[in-house]
Order: sequence, then C-alpha cells, then structure tokens
Amino acid sequence: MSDRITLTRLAVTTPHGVLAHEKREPQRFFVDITIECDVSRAGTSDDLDHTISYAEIAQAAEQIMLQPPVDLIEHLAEQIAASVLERVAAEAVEVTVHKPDAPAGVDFSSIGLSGPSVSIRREQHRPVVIALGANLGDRVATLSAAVRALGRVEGLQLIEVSGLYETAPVGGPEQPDYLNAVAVGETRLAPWTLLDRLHEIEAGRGRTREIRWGARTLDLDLIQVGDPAAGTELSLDTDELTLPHPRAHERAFVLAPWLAADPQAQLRVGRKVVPVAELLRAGDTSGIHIGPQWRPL
Ligand code: PH2
Ligand code: MG
Ligand code: MG
Repeated sequence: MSDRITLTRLAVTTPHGVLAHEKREPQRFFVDITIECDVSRAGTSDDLDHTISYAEIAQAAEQIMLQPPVDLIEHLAEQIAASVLERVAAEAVEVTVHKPDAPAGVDFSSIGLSGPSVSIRREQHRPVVIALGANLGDRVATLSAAVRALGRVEGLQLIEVSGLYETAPVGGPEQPDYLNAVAVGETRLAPWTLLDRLHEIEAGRGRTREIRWGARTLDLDLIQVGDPAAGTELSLDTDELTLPHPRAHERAFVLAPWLAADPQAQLRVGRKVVPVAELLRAGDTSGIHIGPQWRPL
C-alpha cells in the first residue's frame, strides 16, 4: 500500500534506559511513525471512520513513552507499533524511536537528530473467512477461477480452501442448487478494502442477477475478520458491510465448508463465541451434500 499517514518527531522527555541513572533522570526521545493504510475511501467520503486519527495515534504513543521506566527503546517501539495495528484501517506501521542524548561513551554530532535509534516495521495479520457460492453457469470453473483470483489479491494470503458442497438454495425464489465453499486466510487489508476486491472478482466472473432474484454466477461474502477467541475480531455495522456476517451462524451452507477448512473455527454470535462445529450440530443440514472434487490451491 502506497498511502501513508506520517507523524514526525513526536517529542517526549522521560526516563528510560538500561543504566540506573537513566531511570531517574528524564532525557529526550523522539518518535517517528509511518502508517500504511488505504486512505482513498476517506479521500472520497471525508469521513474520519475510513481512516486513522493522527491525534489518537500521537496521544497513544505519548502515553506509551510516559509509562514507568523500561530498559529498551525496542520495547517502546514494539508497543507503539502494536497500538497502531489495533486500528482497523492500519495495514502496516513503521516506528522509529530516537534517543539522541543516550550515554554511549562517545560523541555524536550536534548537527541534526544524531545518536542511536531503533526502527521496526510490523504488518497487520488478521484471520479472515470468505464464503464462496455459485448457482449459475459452470459453477466449478467459476469457483476455481475465484479462488485463483483471491490468491492474487495483494495483502491476502489464503491458508485453506474447503471442498465443494452441493447445497439447496436458502431463501429467495425457486432457483438452482448452489455449490458453496469457504476459504480461510490472513489479511492486512481493511475490511472495506477487501470487500472492494471481492466485488471486483465477482464482477470479473460475470456476476449477473438473472430474472429469478437470488441466483448468481458468483457470490463472495466476508464472514469474519479477526479472531473472536482472542477478542480481536472486527465488528462493523455499516450500509455496505456487517461483520461478523449477520446470518452466517444459521447457514449450514457456510458452516459446513468453514468447519472443513478449519476444524477449530469459532464465530461470534451476539455476546457468545461459539465453535462452528457446535452451530452446525444444532443447525439444519438436510440440504447440504458433498459436492464434486476439486483442488483449488
Ligand atoms: N446464498 C444466498 C442465498 N441462499 N443458498 C445456498 N444454498 N447457498 C448460497 O450461497 C446462498 C443461498 C445469498 O447470498
Ligand atoms: Mg451471500
Ligand atoms: Mg454477497
């Protein structure tokens, strides 16, 4: 991602260092933060929710710098990077902590910002679950091409793709059976950026809505982003996207392939985090059958 938000030379005077006197006597630190995030949506919408507030980042970084004395600027940089990556839109972050007056037994130039510094780069790695469905045209060819296209999305790594399931249509008018599958992976992309990529792939496979409402050549749905077991899953409720997917917990055509791709899978349902295996046992699987063999990855 080439878009960046940069905070240059946040200045904090505070005691940190390995030496005993450094833990008593405050000295100068400077922090540089460069956040990689897609700001194109915010550029159009003029909405702060589509980007990252630099004021929030600056204040969080200052609070980290003002914690009780620690030994290493590495430790400070790591904590600042982690706090930036808590923001939904952050794809990656680079943090540099400068310690220009560090006692090192040598002279550093008095010109510019000299002396030691530590720079680190950390990337977002969020688990992601994508459901695939098709009930028009050559369904296996379409779903295979969709998995290959997902594999080419920059910032998305597929880890596992389930087998195909032949499923009776749920809801909508009378329509052909679906083939469904689920892909699990990791992403550094903001969910709305990933959703844009999914829509592009749908459009590229000639997604059409025929006379019979509901039937589609290809449907790619974001089911969950983040890990509910760790409390890091994203919950979002906007016009374009709701996370976790509001109906996934009751759709066996999502749960069965998801469980096949990830036997440990868990899903947030309201206040509870429930194993997908349990949801599937409690659900109606009458219309779900093993589909044709494929080797999508
Ligand atoms: N998708 C729907 C509605 N109903 N039924 C099945 N079996 N599979 C689907 O993927 C599906 C559905 C809306 O996206
Ligand atoms: Mg759908
Ligand atoms: Mg959809």
